[in-house]
Amino acid sequence: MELPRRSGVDRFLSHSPLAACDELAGAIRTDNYRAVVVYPFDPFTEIGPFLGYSKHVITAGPWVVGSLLRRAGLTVRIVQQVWNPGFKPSQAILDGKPIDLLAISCMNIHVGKAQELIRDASRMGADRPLVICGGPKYIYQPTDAWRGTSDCWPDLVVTGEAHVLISVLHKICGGRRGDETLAKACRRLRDDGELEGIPGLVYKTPGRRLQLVDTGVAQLSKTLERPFAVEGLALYERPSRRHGLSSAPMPLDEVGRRISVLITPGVTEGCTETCGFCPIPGRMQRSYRTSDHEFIKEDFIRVVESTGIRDFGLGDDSHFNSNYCEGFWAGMAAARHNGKPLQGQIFLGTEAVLAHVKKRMHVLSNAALGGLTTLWFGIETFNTQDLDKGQDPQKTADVFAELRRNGISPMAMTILFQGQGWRGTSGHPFGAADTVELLDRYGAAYMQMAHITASPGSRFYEGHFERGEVLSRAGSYVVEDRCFDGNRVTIDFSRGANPRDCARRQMIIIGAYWTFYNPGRLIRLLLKYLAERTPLRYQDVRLCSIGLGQTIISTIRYAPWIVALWRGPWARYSTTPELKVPVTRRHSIKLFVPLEKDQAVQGRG
Ligand code: B12
Ligand code: SF4
Repeated sequence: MELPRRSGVDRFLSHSPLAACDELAGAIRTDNYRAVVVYPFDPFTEIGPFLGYSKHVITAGPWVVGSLLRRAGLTVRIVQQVWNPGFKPSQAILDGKPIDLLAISCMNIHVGKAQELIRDASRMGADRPLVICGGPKYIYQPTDAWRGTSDCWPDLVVTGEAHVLISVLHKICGGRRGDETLAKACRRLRDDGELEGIPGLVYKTPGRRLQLVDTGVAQLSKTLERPFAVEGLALYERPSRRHGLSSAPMPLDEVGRRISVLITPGVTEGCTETCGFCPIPGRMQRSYRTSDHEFIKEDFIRVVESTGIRDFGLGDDSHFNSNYCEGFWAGMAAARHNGKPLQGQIFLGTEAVLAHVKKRMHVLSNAALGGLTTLWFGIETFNTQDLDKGQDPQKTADVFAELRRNGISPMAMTILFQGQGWRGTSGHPFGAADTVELLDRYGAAYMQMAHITASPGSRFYEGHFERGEVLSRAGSYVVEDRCFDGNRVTIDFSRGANPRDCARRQMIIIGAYWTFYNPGRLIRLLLKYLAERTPLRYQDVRLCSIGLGQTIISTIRYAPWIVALWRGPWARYSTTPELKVPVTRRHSIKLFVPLEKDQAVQGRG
């Protein structure tokens, strides 16, 4: 089910998160506090289209949280577990002292590692730092933070944006007694009910019984206000196998040498479509927010100048959704760095809905001049009975051609839906192979194929479990969070009648990758590049080589999984897997609670 949401202007904060940080830094001696922000990483998830990617990107959530804490005056270090697999919070020393705050930013696929980090922090006993979890896992499934033994439970979960953490710190620092630590002050205030007025929190009530309090839906920052990215990039721990931290974070130029792409929050956030398998519109409270484009321009230029990073992945959901993008790209096209347009100096990639771009093709020339080089589309399927958001073959061909004319690489993300096979049938005219071949013909530079999955926070989520479609076990694999990435087939549409079909569907997905990323296509693209040496053609060759490498490794890694799907034994969930515990809702606000669950129709855009 979609998340409950606020409505109208009540969705938005009336205060500025950055001003709140400055106020906190000015009012209280927060520099006495040391915080580590960790982005956990589970190597089991290294399969499919993002294999090998995590080491080369800096993800947005941790640096947004870290830079806000830094603005609020704390001493902060950010740890990407993919770089620092040995990191142990219990061994973390900053400015000569153990840390006061462990903030964890996590996706559902990495949550097992988040629990291990908390368990390690708990080894510090009474000196355990304050532990706060946030990010996509906890926004949608906060109760799961209380799975397992109490040594891996956090003190608080934040279900809203990073500014909620600043409100919490205001409360704790303001209410702290004597030389109480942050953790002790927070636990006392929490148990006294003093945090109930801060929406966007979930925590345990005092006592032995496992019962939680949910303080309600947090407001959103209307202007997507945040610190400059360089403020966050200055806080990263150097990659190593050590358990502890180095005496200083990595210098910015070293950060720049180590990563290929910086992920930043979207220039816009939210989507006006309502695909039933997608949790994004609900999470964004059906809003569509935009940033100040002058800020964005300056933000990117600062990153280029201080780190040398030129590639940016923007966390937009559907960027060409509104007229805002016309003004944004006009501004970016007019911007100059070293006296020249941004094109060729920065390389921006973001996401858009095909039908929205079709309506605004005239924007593409400005976008290219302003640095846009890559546009990702949820094409999902050409079978419009499964999903129709205006992504038919003709529109795809038109938009991809126009993108290529402007030097922008079209990136296609697809989904294998129920009933869809390798080749088209009367019910599903476009099979996986047909889809991929069309995408190649229309000029896609990249192709990804996921399997429809039970995505927490989406309308279709409960239905998959309640119909008994979701595998809970296949062979020796326990099918849990880390398997729900869409890369592994975890939905058995036969509901137990023919679970081996999952193995067949997994092989269709692998076959789709081989159809797109294969030596023949690579040679073809290489020859085209040699005939016409443009950055776009170079990008085609680069993406095909990376894709081929990923496909080879993934095929090997999928093998035992496919065997397990084929041989079984299989078990299926009978209900959703979230931890079911009593939750007292302290909502002083009137919420809109979506009633619709899975509908027979597979979503409409
Ligand atoms: C950009 C993006 C990517 C990029 C970069 C990935 C990355 N790890 O950053 C790429 C293309 C590589 C990617 C890949 C994948 N992605 Co992705 N991606 C996104 C996207 C569009 C934006 C994420 C982003 O950067 N947003 C901006 C940042 C600032 O937002 P944020 O991280 O949520 O953080 C905010 C709050 O959550 C909060 N917060 C975050 N952490 C913390 C911590 C604390 C302590 C506090 C207080 C607050 C807090 O504050 C932040 C600022 O307000 C989101 C969709 C969305 N709109 O959120 C999906 C999303 C994160 N991806 C998702 C998925 C499933 C994947 C893949 C598994 C897909 C696949 N088939 O493989 C892979 C995983 C790759 C990997 N190994 O990490 C899911 C995650 C679902 C979940 N419940 O965890 C999302 C939510 C999309 C969806 N289906 O809803 N993705
Ligand atoms: S177009 Fe559909 S899948 Fe893409 S962000 Fe919007 S609702 Fe989600």
